[in-house]
Formats: sequence, structure tokens, C-alpha cells
Amino acid sequence: MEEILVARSSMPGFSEYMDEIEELWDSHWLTNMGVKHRELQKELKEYLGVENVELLTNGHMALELTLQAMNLQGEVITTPFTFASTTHAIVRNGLEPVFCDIDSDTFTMDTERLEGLITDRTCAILPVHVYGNICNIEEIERIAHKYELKVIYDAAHTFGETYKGKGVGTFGDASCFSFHATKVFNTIEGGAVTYRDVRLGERLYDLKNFGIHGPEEVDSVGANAKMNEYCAAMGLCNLRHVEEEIEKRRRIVERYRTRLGGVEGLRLNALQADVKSNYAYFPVVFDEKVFGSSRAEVFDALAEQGICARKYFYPLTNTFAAFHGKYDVSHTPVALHISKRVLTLPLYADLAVEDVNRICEIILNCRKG
Ligand code: T4K
Repeated sequence: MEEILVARSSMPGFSEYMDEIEELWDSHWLTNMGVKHRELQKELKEYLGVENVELLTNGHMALELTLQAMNLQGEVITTPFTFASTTHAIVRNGLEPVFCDIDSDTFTMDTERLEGLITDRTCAILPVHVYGNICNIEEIERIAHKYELKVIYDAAHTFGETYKGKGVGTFGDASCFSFHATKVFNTIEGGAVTYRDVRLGERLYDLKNFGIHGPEEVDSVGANAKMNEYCAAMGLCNLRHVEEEIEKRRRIVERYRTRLGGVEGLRLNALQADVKSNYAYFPVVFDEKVFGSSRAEVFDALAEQGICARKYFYPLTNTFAAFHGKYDVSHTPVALHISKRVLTLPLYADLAVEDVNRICEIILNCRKG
């Protein structure tokens, strides 16, 4: 039987992609903000409902260069229940991450604890819309306003989502999206920043293109983080199908919820009011004492049948060996508790309903007592 992995890249038909890249082949123009780059940028503005968007090589560079573009110094309040990228972007900018615990229902920043972590060295808040769950935007913005802090959302998981009818990329000073192969919308590798202040956009543009303003004009020291034409072309194709893909994901999530909802000892992702979801991930939190089997046992039972669930996000970033014990994980007990018990189940548009049923069956067979 074929292996079922946690994600599977969405792809357009082969001929659709070939048609899209034909003019690149003819023109020999492969990168450096070419026609596909410009077209995708324009289409994304519309789709995401934002004023400004800058395309980049990946979601990580979106985060890293946004922090750099803001010229920040000091401490950035963030959460450890995330992919390595979020914390690394802070550290690689010479900034200090300060870890806030998460809310046990949404897995996003617990805003009750946020204000207590602010010091005179705090310069920004970097909350993560984990699994596509939207952070407590109102509270974050109220606190940021009160203390004059920048807000950069890690929106890697929230492509196409809206909150109270507004594109999720319209909140905060900036939102950083990932278009990695595993995401709801992909450009193979890719990412974008949506932002409020056009000066931030100019700075980001300089950072993604060596600070070059003309053939003989280099005004600042920048890196290279330009999205190439083949990635942009993939984005243009995938964007045509993304609504259909999200609808397919919705149906899969519904099936998971029908089969696993209400089972004692399993906690499913809470549905959020006012959010148009993209169904990016399907996390389940296992309470071993009630369910009878641990997360590890369920993980192994699935793996034995060729099903590769993932422990996103375990370990917490504040426990990474890379940081040599610098951060005290006891400050984020809820994140620690969840990270030891959560499993994200396979979820992608073409996952067959029979496979979802089989995955649920294996999980339910782990139930004891
Ligand atoms: N912030 C957050 C909150 C993030 O989650 C991420 C990325 C970022 C920032 C940074 O964005 P990027 O710089 O990556 O754009 C994967 C992804 O590589 C990563 O993008 C993602 N988060 C993270 C949650 O998941 P891994 O190490 O688990 O990937 P990997 O290679 O094990 O792939 C997972 C599964 O996806 C595979 O089992 C099969 C499937 N897959 C994978 C690849 C590479 C495909 O179907 N096609 C593919 O090409 O990190």
C-alpha cells in the first residue's frame, strides 16, 4: 500500500504549467522581477485583499528580512510552539526572543500573559497564527498600540484566510506568508510579506535585491531573496485552483471531525468564530489517561500502516539544542504540555475519504478502557 504522508504538494496539470512557462522559455528571462513575478504580485494583492505585498524566496526570508527592514533592537515577544523558522528569524537578526505561553484552545499567543513580558527592551511582538488559527488580534493590537511596539505576524499557515471579513494579511505592521511546497498555496519554495507602510516595502525590496536601484546605483547593503519566474509561474497556476483545493480540504476536515469528534481523550482543533479557514492542518491532542494510548503509541500504530502523521510542533523551539539551554521552558507550560501530546494528521486536497476513514479507524483502535 502506498505511504500516506502528512502533506502532499498541490500541483496544476502538467500542461497548464507548461503553458505558463512557455514565454519564459522563449524570452530567456528567468528571474529578477520578471513578468510572472509582477503578475503574481498583482494577483495576490487582490486575492489576499491587501494594499501591499512583496514576494520572496521563502517564508523564512519573509520573516528574517521583515525584522531586518524594521531595524529593531532588543527583545521580541513570540511563542515557542512553531516551526524553527520563527525563532531563528529573531535570533539571526541579533534580537532576543522572549517566549510567551500559548492559549490551550487555539495554540496561539496567550494574550493574558503578553503584557507581563514587556520590558523597556521590548521592540516587537511576533505572534504565530498556528495551524491557521488566528491569534487574538484585537488584544495584540491594543497592547502593541499602548506600548508602541511593532507587530509582525507569522502567517505561514494562513494563506487566504479572513478575520471578520478582512484578509488576515491586513493586520499588524506586517504578515509573513510561506508558499512552501507543503502549504495550502505553494510556489514550490516561496513566501511573501504583506505590510502597511510603503517605506517598509521599499526597505524589503532593497534587502531582497542587494540594495540595487539601477545598473550603477547601490544605495544600501541587501541580500538576495527574489522569487524566480518558475516559482511565480507555479503560483499563478496554483492560485487558479486554490479555492477548489480549500473546499476539498474542508471536506476532509469535516470527515475527520465526524469520525474523531466527541471521542473521550481526543481534543480537536477548535473552530474559530469570524474566521474563514483554509483548513491548513488537522491537529489532535491526545490525553493518554483518558484515551488509553499515548501520542507516541498512536504515531507508531499509524506508521506501521504506512501513515506518516507529524508531531508539529515538537520539540518547542525554546528547547532546541541550538540554544544550549538558554531559555527556561517552565515559562511556557501550556506549550510544553501540548507539544508532548499533539499529532497533526495527514491533510491535503487529494487525500481520499477512504484513507481518512482508515486513519481514523487505526486511531480509534488505539483506544483502551
Ligand atoms: N513559520 C511557520 C509557522 C512555518 O510553519 C514555516 C514553515 C515557516 C515559518 C517558514 O516557511 P518556509 O521558509 O518553509 O517557506 C515543513 C516545511 O518545509 C515548512 O515549510 C513548514 N513550515 C513546516 C511546518 O513543514 P518539514 O521539515 O516537516 O518538511 P518535510 O520535508 O518533512 O515535508 C513534510 C511532508 O510534506 C512530507 O512528508 C511530504 C510532503 N512534501 C514535502 C516536500 C518537501 C511534499 O508533498 N512535497 C515536497 O516537495 O517542514
